[in-house]
This record gives sequence, C-alpha cells and structure tokens, in this order.
Amino acid sequence: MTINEEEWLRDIEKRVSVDFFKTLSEASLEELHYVFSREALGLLKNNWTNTMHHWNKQKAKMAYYFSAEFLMGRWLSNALINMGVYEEAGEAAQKLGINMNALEEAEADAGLGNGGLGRLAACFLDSLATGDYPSMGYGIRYRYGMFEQKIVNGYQVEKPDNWLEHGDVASIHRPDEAVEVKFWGRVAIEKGKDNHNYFHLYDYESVIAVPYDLPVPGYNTKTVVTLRLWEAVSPDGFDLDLFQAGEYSRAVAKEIQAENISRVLYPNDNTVGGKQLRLRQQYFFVSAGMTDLIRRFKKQWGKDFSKLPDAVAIQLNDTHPVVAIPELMRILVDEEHLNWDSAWQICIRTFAYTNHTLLAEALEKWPINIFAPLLPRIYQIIEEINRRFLHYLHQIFPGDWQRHKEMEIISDGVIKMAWLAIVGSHSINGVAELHTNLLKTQELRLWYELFPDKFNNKTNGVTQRRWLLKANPALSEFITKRIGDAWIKDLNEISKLEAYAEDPTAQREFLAIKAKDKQILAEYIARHNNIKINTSSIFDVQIKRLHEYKRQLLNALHIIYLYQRLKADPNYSIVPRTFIFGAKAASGYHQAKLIIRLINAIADVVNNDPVVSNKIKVVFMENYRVSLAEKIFPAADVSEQISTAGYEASGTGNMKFMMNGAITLGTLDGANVEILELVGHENAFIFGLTAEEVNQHKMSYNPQQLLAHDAELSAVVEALHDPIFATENIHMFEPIYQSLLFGVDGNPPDKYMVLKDFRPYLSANKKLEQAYLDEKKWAKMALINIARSGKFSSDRTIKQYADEIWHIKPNPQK
Ligand code: 26V
Repeated sequence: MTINEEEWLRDIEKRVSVDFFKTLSEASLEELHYVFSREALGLLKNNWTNTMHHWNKQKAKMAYYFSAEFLMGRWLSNALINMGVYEEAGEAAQKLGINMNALEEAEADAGLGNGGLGRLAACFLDSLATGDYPSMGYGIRYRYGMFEQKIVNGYQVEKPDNWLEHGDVASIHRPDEAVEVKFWGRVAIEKGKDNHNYFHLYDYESVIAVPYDLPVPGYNTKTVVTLRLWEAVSPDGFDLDLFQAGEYSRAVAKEIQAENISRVLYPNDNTVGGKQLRLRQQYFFVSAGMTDLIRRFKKQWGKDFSKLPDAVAIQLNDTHPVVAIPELMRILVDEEHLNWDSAWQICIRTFAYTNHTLLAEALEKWPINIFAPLLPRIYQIIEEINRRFLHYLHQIFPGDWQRHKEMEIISDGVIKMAWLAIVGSHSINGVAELHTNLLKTQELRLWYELFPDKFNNKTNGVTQRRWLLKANPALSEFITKRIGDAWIKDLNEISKLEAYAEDPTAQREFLAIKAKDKQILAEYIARHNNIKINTSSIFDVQIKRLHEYKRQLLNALHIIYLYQRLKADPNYSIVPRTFIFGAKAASGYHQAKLIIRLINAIADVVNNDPVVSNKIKVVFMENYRVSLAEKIFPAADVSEQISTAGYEASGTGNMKFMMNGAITLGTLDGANVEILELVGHENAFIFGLTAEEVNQHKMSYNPQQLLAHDAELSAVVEALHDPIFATENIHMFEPIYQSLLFGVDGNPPDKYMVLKDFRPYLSANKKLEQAYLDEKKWAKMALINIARSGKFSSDRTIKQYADEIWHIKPNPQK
C-alpha cells in the first residue's frame, strides 16, 4: 500500500477545517492526531469491506473471539506500520510541521482490559489479521477503561480513564446494526402451532447494544479483522412525562441504568466480586454478539443450524463470556425451535473455552439470587443443562456421590461458570504447558478424568509486530540487516540470528542499541519521576499487575537487603542497578496497594541516600499501560518473572522481554518453563521452589522458624517497622508484616512463600551480577534469547488454535 502525499495533505487540511473549523496551525495535537487517524481509516476502508465480503461470499468458516477485555493500546502507528505506510505518513506529517512521534503521543491508549488476558486478546487480533484468518472479535466498548493511576505521597490514587475525550479515533459507529438485549422479566410456556411447548419472556427490560467497529489491519496483507465493541443505550431515552412533571432525576433514571452497563471496566484482575452489574455486562455483550453472529449465519446458510459448527467456532476468553452457551441454547430452542438434543450437540461443537488462571478466587461463581431474576430464562436453561449432565454422570460413575457433588454446575446457591464452560465446549485449553498440566492433575482433575479428549494446551504468544518491530525500531533494524525481514511475519526466522551470537561486531552493536534504548528510557524517567539514573547500571524491570502471587514484595525485600548491606559496609561490592517497577493494583486490593506504598517508601530512602544512591536506584513508573510498556521493554536488561511456582498461568511480559534481549530472572512458573527449555540454564537465571515443592511445603512451611535461623533476612523483614521506611508511623506496613509472619484474612503465613524463596533469589541475583560484568557474555546471552524467541509469537499460538480447535484456514483476498 502507498499513500498519495499530495492528496493526503489536502485531505488532512480539509478535515481539520470541516471537523474543527480550524486551520492546520490552529489545530491541537489531539485534533491533528484525530484527522490523521481518520485519514488512515480511509486508506484501509476498501480492504476492510472487501475482507468481510470475501469471507461472506466464500462462506468461510469464521472464528469468533469473545472477550470481556481487549487491551488494544494505541491504534494509529500500529495500523500505519501494518499497512506499510508508516514512513510515508511520517514524511507527510513532517511537511505539515508535525512530528510523527508527537502525533503518536497524542493518542490515548484503548485500555479496555486489566492485564495479560486482555492484552492476549489484542495480540491475537493482530495475528489473526496477519494470518488472513476469517475471524472477528466481540467485546464491550467501555466508556472508561482501566483507571489512570497517579502516585500521590507514595500511594496509588485512581482517576477515571477518559479515553474518548478527544474523540474515537479509529472506530466506526454502526447504529444500523444495533440489536436488542433483554433483562429481567418472567418466563411463560406457550403451546405453539405444532403443539409443542415454547418459552417466552414477558415484562422484560430492553437494552440496545450499538456496535462500534475497530479495524485491525494485518501486516502486509489486505486482510482487515473487525473488533466489534458494543455500547449500551437505553431503548427509549428519558421519560418525557416525568420530565414534564418536573421529576428530572427520575426521568433519566432508566436511561442511566441501561447505559451504566458499558460505563466502566471492572479493574479486578484475578478476583471476582459477584456484582450484578458485572453479570449484566457479560450477558449484554454475549447476547448482542450471538444475535449478530446468528444473523450473519442465517444470511449464508438459512435455517440449517446443523451447519453452525461447520461455519462458526467460538472461543470463550476465560469464563467471562460463558453465558454464551445457554444463550445459544435459548436462541436455538426457543427462537429457532430446534429440539434440545440437537441444539446441545451444536453448542458443544461450536464452543471452546480457555482457562487463564489457577487462582481459586478468580473462578467465577454467580449467586443464584443475583442470576435467576436478572436472566430468568438463561437460568432455567442452565438448570436443565445441569440436570442432564448429572444424569450422565450417574451413568458414568454410578454411586460416586462425592464426585457428583463436586461437579454439579449449580450447587451451594451458586452457578459455577467454569463447570458450565467445560460441559458446553469441545475444547478446554490452558495457556502454557505447566498450566495445562496443573489443570489436568489438580484444579480440573475430575473434569480431565471425565473428558480427557477435550483438554489441550495452547502456550500463549505475543505479536512481534507491536512488541519488537514497533516498540524497538533500532533492534528491529539490527535484526533485519542480518537475517532479512521475514521474521516480521514468521518469527521462527529469527533463529538465524543465533549465527551472530558470538560475533564481536554484532555483540558490540547490540550493546550499543541497548545502551541507546536505556538512554531514552532514562530521559523519560528524568522527566516524569525527576530521578537521575545511571544508564550503565543494570536495568532490572518488573512490570505487570500488582498481585501478591507475582511477588513484587520479594523484589522489594531484596532491595531492602541491598540497602542494609551497603549501609553496614559502604565497600560492599555490587554492580550498579536500577530497579524499575510498573504496576496497577485493583482498587479494592489493600494489600497490593500497600506494596506499592512500600516500593515508593524504599525508593525515597534509597534514591536520597548518598551512600547507596550511586549503586542502586528504585523507580516506580506511574500508570503502567500498553504505551508505557512499549517504552520500557526495549530498555530492559533483566526480566523479573518471580511468581510463586504454580500461580502464574503463563505470563506474556516474559516473552516481550525475551524478544527485546532481556534475560529472565525467574521461577519455574508459567511460560518461564518453556523459555528455560529453549535457552537453557546458561542463558537464564532460574531459582526457587518448583510448583510441586510449593505444594509439598504448604502443610509444613513455617516462616518464623526460617527467620529464627537467618538474621539477615530477619533484619530485612523487621525493616517494615523501621521509621526510615515507615515514615508516617511505624505501623504503616503492619499488614505486610502480618501476612508474612502470621497470615491475614484466613490465609496461612507467607502464603506465597516469599521468605522461603528469598535466599535462592539472592543467589540468582548474585550470579546475574557476575554475568553482567562480562559484557561479551551478556550480549551473547541476550542474542541467544532473541534468536530463540520464535516460539513465542502469537502467530504460532493462533495457528495452533486455528488448526487444532477452530479448524479454519487462512483465506486472503486475491
Ligand atoms: C478475572 C476477573 C474477575 C471479575 C472481574 C474482572 C476480572 C478480570 C480478569 C480476571 C481474570 C484474569 C485472568 C488473567 O488475566 N490471567 C492471565 O492471563 C494471561 C493470558 O493468558 C496469562 O499470561 C497470565 O499468567 C494470567 O494471570
């Protein structure tokens, strides 16, 4: 694709004038960014409409990715890169006196997700489009995405994320394709003309789902995949009668109720609240998506629903969209009048479910008293699914009451969404080898025994186009110069780089690029944090959601340890290091928020102490998000992946670090295991308990005993009471202290075995320091990591989903 510069410039000027009544020189950066984006949309318009027409005409089997979260980040530069016009667009901008970088920075992130699960969905769309797979995404157009994080006096403060403030840069509003979604009401049975009983919903409340389509262009292909996000709108606006009677607030109450559904993303990652609004969100987008998809199916296949599994594959991203299963049953049985058994077979063959977590507190369970009144017919259907499933279980395991009890979909007053997902799908996958094995042998053992053939693994991946090509242009050029640019579409090609791992020129050049990337980040940190960091120090990075299992606390305690050593002996030898953190804590997760406060307390002490601050620095980067991540990964030397083994399903940041030549300092958890398999112990720093050992220690572990035999570690933990860190009062970090030594909220002491893994972590850190001192050795390690990262492209992951679960084929336009 190319752009006609003259035309492009003329259009931009015209758009600024028509949309904003301004001249180019009067327009703000945000306005210019907006018109650039709309211009870019114009560029892909034909490919976009042709993509859908082409697949429709071919009756191509489509994969639909249903996800409550899509963490897309910024759109413009990624779209321009994938269309192959990034440089030309930049030159055009230059002619207008605008810097492309500044333009990019004017775009707000589409932060419609929490963390790994949402970003995975976004990487998948990029890979689906690039691989020409007939596919689409369905989700929610949250008015406010992941909150904006401010750090005030060391504490996290949440601000609403007003991402649409300067307009919706890239999506197309399609009110003509709106659909109705029904809540509440009562179910009545009626005899049809055929003398069968049919279910009808009466006295329901409607909400209108209005789609906004965001195009995701593939890299160097005509395929453009659609992400369709639904906005909730009230069917009848405000009540004019009440309004005229002067009852203003009541007049708009219903409208507000309806529109609240898509108002805000729940900022919880890995814990469930059981909030009715969250259930409304789930059913809202699922019902809208199913209606839309069935409408499209019927246009091609008429009413032959036996063809549905040959025409459609639906992937459920965790349990959040699992109400899609009873919703499809409702459509097939109540609306299309199929009999139960045929409808059920169609369902199972259509749906597939991905599990993303081993944490018990993240398994969604809906209390019946919330669920049943809101979705009465859906509840009835789940009851029927449960009844039939139990009947089946009785046949397979007669008399095994304990097993039946544990596998009931509805029990103890709740609906277990994961169980519903497993029963209603033909495929259940984990997101890394270890994770899938733990599902099979622990969390979902009974289910694996019942349905062994449904279980499979799909190790996560990330798109190299955003996380390497776009985020790290210098390293990308370095790679392309040596092995050509085929890696952009086929990351296996990157293995050719290994030939240069011991090449002195390549090593030197790599180190120079890393140094430059570190310089760029250091300048950003100087501007935003007002901290001056040493660019030849080790950049040691932990960026991810804040959760106790991810053990940012272990990292923090290590820094306290180094501080104490340096204070006790200013000649203590240490390789200069900059510890960089980025993390948001769920707003109600107090322990996580306190860990942020602790990291900031440590930063204050360390950075302002003349004895230590030339050796170590601590930086907490505010408002971690996709666009900030793109700035950090290229500058990292060390990738902290230190979760308690058995808790991190996969991790995907670990893969982004690897592609950018950072070395993993990690536990044998999630996809770290697979990284280690590829690079070997000589090219990673692995420490700590294995998942199996964590399990074995659960009963007997006693952190107090451990401290009694380790004076240094004990001093580190006691520092939580030290007024040097605990500046407000010495009890401010008491909950952290308590959780380590005594356990809080019914948890065992040091549930995540931070103290148990402390010494091994220390040794791994020492080894790492030594390795860093040998520049050539370090460069070689980094190059080997990059060269062996081919497996972790989401292109590979998507190909496996397509081949092994969805049975769809690449289908490009001619
Ligand atoms: C749960 C809930 C519960 C209700 C409120 C909103 C909400 C949002 C997210 C979640 C579950 C999050 C699970 C998750 O993000 N898992 C992560 O998935 C990544 C992609 O597979 C994986 O790399 C991470 O290891 C895993 O923690």
